[in-house]
Amino acid sequence: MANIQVEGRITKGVGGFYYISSSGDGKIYECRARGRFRKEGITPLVGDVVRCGIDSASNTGLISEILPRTNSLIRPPVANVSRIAIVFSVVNPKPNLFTVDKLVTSSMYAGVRPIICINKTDLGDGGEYYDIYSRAGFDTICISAETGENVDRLNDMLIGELTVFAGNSGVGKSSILNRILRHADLKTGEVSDRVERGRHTTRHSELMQLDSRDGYIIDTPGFSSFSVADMDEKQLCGLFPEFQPYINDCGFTDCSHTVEKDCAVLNALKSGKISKSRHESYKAQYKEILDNKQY
Ligand SMILES: Nc1nc2c(ncn2[C@@H]2O[C@H](COP(=O)(O)OP(=O)(O)OP(=O)(O)O)[C@@H](O)[C@H]2O)c(=O)[nH]1
Ligand SMILES: [Mg+2]
Ligand SMILES: [Zn+2]
Repeated sequence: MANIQVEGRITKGVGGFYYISSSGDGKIYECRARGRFRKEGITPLVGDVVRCGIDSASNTGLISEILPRTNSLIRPPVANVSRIAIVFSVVNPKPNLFTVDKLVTSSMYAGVRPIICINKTDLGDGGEYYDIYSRAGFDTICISAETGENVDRLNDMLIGELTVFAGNSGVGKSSILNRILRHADLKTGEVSDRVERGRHTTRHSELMQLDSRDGYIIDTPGFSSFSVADMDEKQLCGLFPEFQPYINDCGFTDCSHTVEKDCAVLNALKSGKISKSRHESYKAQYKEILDNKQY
């Protein structure tokens, strides 16, 4: 019974078993976690890079070490996310830019650059949304999982990254991944069914490798975000890239950019350099942080 050391990425966790894709030979190994982790209150997460001791006869083993994480998503639990694809559709369901912008902000706070994916462009024009997000400085792409428009361009943006696909139920996340991954066969659902039954089509989380094997993507059930629990309202404006050219020109040094006279951000809003919906989201998030602080 030979014991080999393997380093790899956890792609799936089910009932105390973890599936590790080896960074060396690309094989999948089934491992349990050392008891020590449970004692220390550490749970291995999908996305973790781990070292394991593998019994080469059975290809099973034990995780002995979890390498330091860059970040982790709460729901679904995923570690070491390097990009987040924030998906919404032009229609069916209609976009809710407040929820989109909350997710954008939580990603920026976690230091993960979003890709704004405007889907279902076969059903309607995404130009208005494209302008809002591309002008705000985000990587933005109009796609259609139905016709395949720009799916190749999206694929190129995922190379070398671990990308989470997030966004409300029914916007087409699983459909997009089915387009990108030749071998994927993710379940997708009718938008109307789902609303009636009040459930998500996608329920579990598993990392999938790009066909070219140089990147990982993960589907999520509906909405997901990074924690912003410890965020201060003063930090918020720093997470809106399009505000940055203006924030030092405000009349007050501690300007909140919501109501002040002589606020350079509000002036940029008036002259159309900052989009209305983004600033509305900013104000709503600012208020929410203050409201939560009172308790
Ligand atoms: N016309 C059109 N329909 C699409 C497109 N993308 C997805 N759909 C449809 O939208 C519905 C929902 O798609 P899903 O891929 O299941 O959505 P999801 O975001 O994975 O939803 P959850 O798993 O519930 O979070 C399905 O009926 C898809 O066929 C598109 O680009 N154009
Ligand atoms: Mg899905
Ligand atoms: Zn200001």
